[in-house]
Amino acid sequence: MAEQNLALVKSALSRQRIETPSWAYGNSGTRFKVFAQAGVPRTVHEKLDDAARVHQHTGVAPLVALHIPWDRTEDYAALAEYAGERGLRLGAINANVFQEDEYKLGSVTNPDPAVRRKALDHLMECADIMDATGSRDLKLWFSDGLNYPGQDDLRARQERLAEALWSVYERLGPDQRLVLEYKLFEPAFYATDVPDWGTSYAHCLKLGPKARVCVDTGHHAPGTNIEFIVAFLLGEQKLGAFDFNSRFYADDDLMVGAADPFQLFRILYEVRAGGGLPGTPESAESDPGIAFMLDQCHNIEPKIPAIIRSVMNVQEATAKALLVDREALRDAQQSGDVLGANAVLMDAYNTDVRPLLGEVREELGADRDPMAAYAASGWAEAIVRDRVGGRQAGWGA
Ligand code: AOS
Ligand code: ZN
Ligand code: ZN
Repeated sequence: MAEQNLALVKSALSRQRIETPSWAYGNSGTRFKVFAQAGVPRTVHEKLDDAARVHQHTGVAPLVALHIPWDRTEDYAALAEYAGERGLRLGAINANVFQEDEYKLGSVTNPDPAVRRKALDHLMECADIMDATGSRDLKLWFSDGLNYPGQDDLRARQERLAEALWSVYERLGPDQRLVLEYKLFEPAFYATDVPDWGTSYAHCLKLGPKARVCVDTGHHAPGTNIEFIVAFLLGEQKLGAFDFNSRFYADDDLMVGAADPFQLFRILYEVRAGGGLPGTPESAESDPGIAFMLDQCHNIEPKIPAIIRSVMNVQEATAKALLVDREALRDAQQSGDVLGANAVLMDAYNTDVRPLLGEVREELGADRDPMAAYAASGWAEAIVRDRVGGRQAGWGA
């Protein structure tokens, strides 16, 4: 590859920022069993300590998403300062309107106005927290939906949703955004109120430029062409964030890039082609405003190395996407050379980008091999020794 292109690829890779979720550092499990791990964080501060290790070794993960109330703390400005002292910044604030008894029949779409009020109050509280933490994004995922036909009125629920979203939207500051996540099913099994990107897009379009769609890669029907959704949303300036993870079946929340690295490459190629990667010729803006977040749970594998591995997987797919020879691809496409065009993509995908990423990391002052560096750091042993009584993510801390 020409010297100049290589420099460009490296600069884009060093500018990418991957956001890790606070809840991935804590214990988690399925509804059958939570296998507690020794040394997991007991407080949000300890989650940040762990996140700082991920950033130290990879050089590209300075942002940490919080979840309210799981990360509730007395003083959010002080928490942001604590993060800053460790080279981190607080990222998206994830609202939680799914874990209380009142939400059995929904939160912002609940037929009972008192429940809707309670849910909205929580969303407003999250906006207040964003003011204190300096977070840009409020991430909204609603578990709202129906288990049985006839259980509630589908259209009325959309109207209630729109009303709540509008109140939140109006509350946001000029540099704040809301990102609306969709999910096909679960916990509702008949109808979910935000089941797909079209529903999220329609609401965001009505709200305005500060509302964008969040694509969780595990939230689609099997076989869905996620890169098409990404390409479309980017083209409409409505792609706001990713929740990256892998799935074999449903919302498995496994490590991103573990189940289908080729799909991850295809998604990141569309991000690049649509101008979503800062520092590339395709990207007109210095910050195209796409948050590359992870949304994963590490139920049986050690958490910090799993998060490091996930960050590396996103980087590898991004590097391959950046290696696609756009000119050769355009020529092949223009001349109707089906196999040639496909070969351009596959050449990039089949490149071993690990040495290149090693160089990028070294230039960033991080480690050529983050997994080995973490294993040698002694942190895993220290937290097992020092932290006693870590709890399940989502219940306290
Ligand atoms: C739920 O399935 C969604 O993926 C959420 O994004 C997330 O896992 C949870 O709400 C944490 O914020
Ligand atoms: Zn998610
Ligand atoms: Zn999910």
